[in-house]
Amino acid sequence: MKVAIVGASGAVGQEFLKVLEERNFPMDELILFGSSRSAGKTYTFKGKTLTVKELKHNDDFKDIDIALTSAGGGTSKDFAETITKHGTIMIDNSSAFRMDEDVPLVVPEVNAEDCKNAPRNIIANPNCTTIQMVVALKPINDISHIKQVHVSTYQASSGAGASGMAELENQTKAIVEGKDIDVSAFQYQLAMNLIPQVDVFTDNSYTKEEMKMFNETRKIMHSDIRVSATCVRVPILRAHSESIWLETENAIAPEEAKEAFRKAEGVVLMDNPENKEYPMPLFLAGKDEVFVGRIRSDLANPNGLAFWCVSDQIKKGAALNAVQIAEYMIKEGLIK
Ligand code: 2RA
Repeated sequence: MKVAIVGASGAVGQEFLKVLEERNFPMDELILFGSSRSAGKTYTFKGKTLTVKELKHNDDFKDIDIALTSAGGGTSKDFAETITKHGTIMIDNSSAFRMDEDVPLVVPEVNAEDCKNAPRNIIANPNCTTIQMVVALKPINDISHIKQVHVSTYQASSGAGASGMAELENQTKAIVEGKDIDVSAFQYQLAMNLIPQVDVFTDNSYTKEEMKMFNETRKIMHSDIRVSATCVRVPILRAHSESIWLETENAIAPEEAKEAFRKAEGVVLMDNPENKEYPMPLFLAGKDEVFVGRIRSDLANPNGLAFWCVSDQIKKGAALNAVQIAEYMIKEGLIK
């Protein structure tokens, strides 16, 4: 088994290296690809030094079984044919193919079986905010169909990559030292602030990030579920949080929801308000699971349920989800 990481120097690329090593992913060789700027950089994997190769339109992918790609939508579109033409399975972290009908959009805890129908050899990894939400929605939807969701997100600076994290750190330091503040990764200063805009606005006044939550959730869950989102950037380094309200066909008691979360794959129930126990991003960065807490009945709607959800968006929201897709495909014999 030969595996490639495309976009190896980025925040998600670096997380791929960690996750593959952590999970002792079954492979014989790992090959790193990147832009001309990244080519020649070296990284350590299982004690060995690997050098990043420049991604080019050639036959470099001929013997590669799986390519984990995270180099932006433009690069994914440009290189999809080069990567997949010899049968390599491309598990793509960009938004380039997510809504294409012939490309499965997969969160293994929810719709792993969709991997079985990938005629273009491409599987898309959903957006981070959608991934953590659908992992949490699945056990509730299994009890009673979820009709609608209202969600507000609290998205960490790392959602904008390594430069987003660096900008928050630099701004925080500059504030403490009374120096001038540089703004480039986000629309405004993020330190000591909240920015109610993630990605650009679309014609309906929702941002692209918010529309991803609407469209991707429906595709992954094979559902007519309606998701209305407000996505907010917050001065947190890593791990996204979401305040989720949902309405089900039949009323679900909080205890029943907690029991479902307790048993659900990939979910950790952390809900003990009397001991001040609930998920918080500061303490959950680097973890694999989706953490849920503050589970309660809606006071305004008998079929409503509210809860709080935190997950590391570089890990489960990107690299880990893609690696879990690869693991599933190997287990099912979908990658030769
Ligand atoms: C963000 N959702 O947090 C993006 C990353 N995929 O900006």
